[in-house]
Amino acid sequence: MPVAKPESSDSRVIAHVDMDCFYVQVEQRKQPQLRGLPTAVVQYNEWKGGALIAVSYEARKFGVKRSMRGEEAKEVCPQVQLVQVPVARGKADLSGYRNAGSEVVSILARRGRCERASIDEVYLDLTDAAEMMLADNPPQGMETIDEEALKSHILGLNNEDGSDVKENVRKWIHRHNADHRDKLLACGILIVAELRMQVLKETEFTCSAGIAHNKMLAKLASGMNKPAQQTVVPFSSVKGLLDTLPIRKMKQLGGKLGISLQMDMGVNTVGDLLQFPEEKLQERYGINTGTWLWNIARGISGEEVEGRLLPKSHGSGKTFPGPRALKTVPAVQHWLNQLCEELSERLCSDLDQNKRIAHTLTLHARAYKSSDTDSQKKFPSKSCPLRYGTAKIQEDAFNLFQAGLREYIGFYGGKTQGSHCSGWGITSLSVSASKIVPIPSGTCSIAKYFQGQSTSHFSSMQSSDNLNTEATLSLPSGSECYSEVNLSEPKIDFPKEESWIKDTVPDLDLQEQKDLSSTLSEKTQDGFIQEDISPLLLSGCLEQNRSKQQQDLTKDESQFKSEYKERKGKRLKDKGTYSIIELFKSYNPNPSGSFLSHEYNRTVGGTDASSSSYSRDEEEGRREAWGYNIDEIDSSVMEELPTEIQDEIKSWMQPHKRRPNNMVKRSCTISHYFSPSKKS
Ligand code: DCP
Repeated sequence: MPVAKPESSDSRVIAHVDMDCFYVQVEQRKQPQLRGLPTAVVQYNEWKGGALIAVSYEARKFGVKRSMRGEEAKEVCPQVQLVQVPVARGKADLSGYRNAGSEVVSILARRGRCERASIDEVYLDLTDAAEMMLADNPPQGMETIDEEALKSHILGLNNEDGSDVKENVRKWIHRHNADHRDKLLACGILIVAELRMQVLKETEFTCSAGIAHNKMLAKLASGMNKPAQQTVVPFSSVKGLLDTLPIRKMKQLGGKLGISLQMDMGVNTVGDLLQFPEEKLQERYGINTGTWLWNIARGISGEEVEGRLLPKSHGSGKTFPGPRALKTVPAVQHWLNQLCEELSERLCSDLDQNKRIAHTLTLHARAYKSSDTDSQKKFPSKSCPLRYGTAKIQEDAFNLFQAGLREYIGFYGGKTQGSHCSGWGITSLSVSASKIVPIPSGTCSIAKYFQGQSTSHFSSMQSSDNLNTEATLSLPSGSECYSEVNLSEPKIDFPKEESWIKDTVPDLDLQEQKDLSSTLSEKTQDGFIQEDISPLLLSGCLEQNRSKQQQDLTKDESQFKSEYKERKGKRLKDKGTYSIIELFKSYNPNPSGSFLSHEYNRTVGGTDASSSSYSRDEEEGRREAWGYNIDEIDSSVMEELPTEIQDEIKSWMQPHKRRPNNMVKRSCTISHYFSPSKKS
């Protein structure tokens, strides 16, 4: 299959910026007396001094490595300063590092499209800025070139003749006869040097960068000269770079694919791939991977820098190695509650700061069976629609765990309840929230409107959520990531009811993997395959929850009402999402609990949980449940809503124009719209 070389990619200016020994720098900023000293950050786990997760360049000179434990590090470098990762809820608290990463991103994003790739890595598309510089103030004509830019490493630039390296760089930047691509890269050199200096000035952090014509080459280059340096890959140097580059150094070839290339095809360097026609690679590895391999051998990558400053998911996890494995359901529940509490906090702050909501909650675990005949069997990851509120997330995550456990041990294979050891152990647990999208404009105003009228809307929202969960017998899941802020084009999908349960594979990005790995002590890429939740497996959990929820109803509603009154009394500035955020944040029913409105009870008590038609009386009932005066709905707000919902509201306003047979698609009801548990 012939592949067209992406025409424009050669003249893009892409930078990959990577912070140097990031966690160490964050700790050194907090404790300036550590600056310049060999320092390492250790994981929260005191065994043998804790595992090192970040090592300063001073400590690296003494042979201190990330794979070591604190005690080993002390052996090779007695003066090494070990700083423990901050701890909250009995586990590593990475919020300080995340926030520090955000500080850097906000600076780097000033000159072009910026993609936050992990907690400490960013891609920048500086093509427009470079073109502009070339047009207005080309480097070739500049009298002086910034010192930092002169320290750049330009691949292919011959520095071996003893000539002044900086002078060579200056000449390269000043070349008048350079081709357009090199002139653009020269602009990139200046822009990135300036951005890096700005980061240092504003945050006190150093970073390194790679500057090239695509993401793949920029990423390769950024790690070549660390710390606090930048490396440039001119087009003419690409072949030389790849010819000798061990394939395992390529981001995607560190795993099984890389091993297969080495073992089965005798490919040791990226350049070795050049000998294979594209068809041969496709035959062996499939069309897409084959083409991708053919392209990378030639340094071709059309991958765009996505405008993405925020995480695509949020995650919270913890490992329980060796004797710390969790062996009882209550022990698992205890830790799940901690993880969910952290996740919920981050979801609320994302909602608060970025006006985004997550749609999917996922539970991952690693487990073993003491009498294991099938050691390959993995604990199945489970996911379900995400409901906001710490208690709901805790409840849903626990249900997901139980579903996973039953599947893992076999339906009749063991005891999943109770506090006694049942022949299994959990060695890692994590919860994540994904499918995060901006709240559509208009939601805020409607939410405000509903909130201002009555509390019952909230119970309707919740009940609708439950309704969907019940109707499809799915349960919740969750994690952390970086996603595009695009408030103008919200993506709101309205799933068909029958497709509510989704077989999803979580899109854990590097950031999330790093985050999870630091709490799980190792970077893991596998074990995240999710599977459907079998209704049979879940039905027990659901029954259990229903009766508990019913018991807690009165308590929940009065608790909520008093909280609501209190907030109203304080005259919160409930403008836009602010009000809905406050509501999510402060409403925290007891751990078992969800609100149960009459709508919920009707559904649960009814015979057909998936029924989507309402009688006229029922519809009147729903109007009451929402507790608002239809005449007061602002028509401008109406226009912001999806057409299905507009239709629904219009049918209430004009009863004679109701849908035939009063049919209302449940997945398109207003309550569903506000529920964060829609499948996207
Ligand atoms: N991290 C972690 N667990 C890992 C790997 C990394 O917790 N297994 C954390 C600590 C690191 C941060 O992520 O400081 C960034 O990881 P990098 O791989 O980018 O490494 P550093 O920034 O520490 O060093 P370098 O300068 O080599 O990039």
